[in-house]
Amino acid sequence: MVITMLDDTITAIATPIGEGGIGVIRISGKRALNVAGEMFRTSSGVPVPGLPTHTAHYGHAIDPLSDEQIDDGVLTVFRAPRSYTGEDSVEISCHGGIVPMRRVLEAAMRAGARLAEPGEFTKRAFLSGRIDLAQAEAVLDIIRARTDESLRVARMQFEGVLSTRIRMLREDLVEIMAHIEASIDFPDDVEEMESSRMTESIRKALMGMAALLETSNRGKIYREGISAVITGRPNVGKSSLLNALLRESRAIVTPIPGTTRDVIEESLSIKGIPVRTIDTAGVRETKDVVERMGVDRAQKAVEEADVVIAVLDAEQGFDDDAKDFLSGLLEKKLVVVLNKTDLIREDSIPELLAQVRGWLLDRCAEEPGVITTSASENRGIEALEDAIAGIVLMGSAPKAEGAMISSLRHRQAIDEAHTSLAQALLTSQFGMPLDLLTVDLRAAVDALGRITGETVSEDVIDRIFSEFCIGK
Ligand SMILES: Nc1nc2c(ncn2[C@@H]2O[C@H](COP(=O)(O)OP(=O)(O)O)[C@@H](O)[C@H]2O)c(=O)[nH]1
Ligand SMILES: [Mg+2]
Repeated sequence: MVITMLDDTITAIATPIGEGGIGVIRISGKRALNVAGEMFRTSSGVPVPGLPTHTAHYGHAIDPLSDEQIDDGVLTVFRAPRSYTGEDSVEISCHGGIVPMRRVLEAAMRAGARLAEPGEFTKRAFLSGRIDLAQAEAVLDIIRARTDESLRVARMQFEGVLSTRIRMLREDLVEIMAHIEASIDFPDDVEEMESSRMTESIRKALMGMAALLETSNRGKIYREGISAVITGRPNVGKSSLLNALLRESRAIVTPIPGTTRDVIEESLSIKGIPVRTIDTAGVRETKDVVERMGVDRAQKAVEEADVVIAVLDAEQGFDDDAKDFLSGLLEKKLVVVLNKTDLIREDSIPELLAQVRGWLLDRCAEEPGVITTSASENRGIEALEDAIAGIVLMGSAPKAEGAMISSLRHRQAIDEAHTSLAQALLTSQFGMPLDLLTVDLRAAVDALGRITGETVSEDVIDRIFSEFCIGK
């Protein structure tokens, strides 16, 4: 890995640009306190470079060229290494407006700081060794978390749960490698590691990796979310169901078939899973041009969705039209909703459910969820959420408190390590020369190191941090 020169001092606005109670400008680098000293006067009169770490000071930001006061605010000092970046850092909280923030930023630049690149503060935290690469990536996941569960998964990664697990796996492999290398170099002095013991260690590491890979489906779902589309014939209650899931009136609901003409999209949390939920125009033959376009879009949305919520009108019964409609969806991850159960006799519900389940069971690859609801009376909504979460998480490892993979980059690295290690296991079992074994072990160690950043190219690092916003 190339060591980047961190001699310069960087600055950026760390809060969103717009109107807010406060806005924060960050400065980090060797000269952070000197830079701040030239553009911020504490009301106590103590110059910024003389301030102790982890203290906050009221004062004024000034233009270092004209000495003009820009705004008042609070300056906080974080001296290396106990700062976000691991370097000397200063944060200035001023009024959260576009002009005051821009002017304070300009003042910091006039005083000698350079405008930071996207993610550069976090990149510095990584390069200074304060956090590893997986932890740095988790910072972005924390910022982007859309549900409580997404946040929990990201926080675990930020706190180093995954990193620790990877490091342990890596150390085990390095130990085997060291032993092999020593026994090649000094065959007389080093007792050869018993081959059965070595095989056992490799097997253990393989199992550890497989367990991690099993978490990746669940991890990805919480990190990236999924899309669900609500589809059905006109007037079965699709929009009403979206509103019930949202717990508010978003989509227009009327008794007139064909009310929803375009697709409506809403983000919601279903059992902690971020779900992009799409309400669509009812699928039917139509001569209305606008409605026709809506129907086309609805069909496209169904093709692209991770989960399809197919709504039937319970009052209509499970007739040929309903069967015809479901026939086109059997390949999808499917939740079938029998809506408007308030309009039918309660004792006829089990019979209807059994009919639909039986029909689907014969035809679907994966067992679909079938539930009953009344959107207008808000019944069955919780069961609908359970069914959606159930079908999304089907086949995923159960919720675990331990390390979890949520990013594709990490998944690929572990996949690669697993493949190399499986090769090493074969080599050791067939009693092949030991140096052959070390090649595969080395490949596995390197692949794991890419996750935490020990063995990763600068390109990859740049790509990861370029996804961040400026000021983070
Ligand atoms: N009785 C009853 N009426 C419903 C229910 N869900 C929707 N509706 C009514 O059915 C009509 C069509 O609903 P809407 O949500 O617009 O259906 P969409 O065309 O599938 O989006 C409206 O008059 C709704 O009030 C339900 O569960 N029970
Ligand atoms: Mg509708």
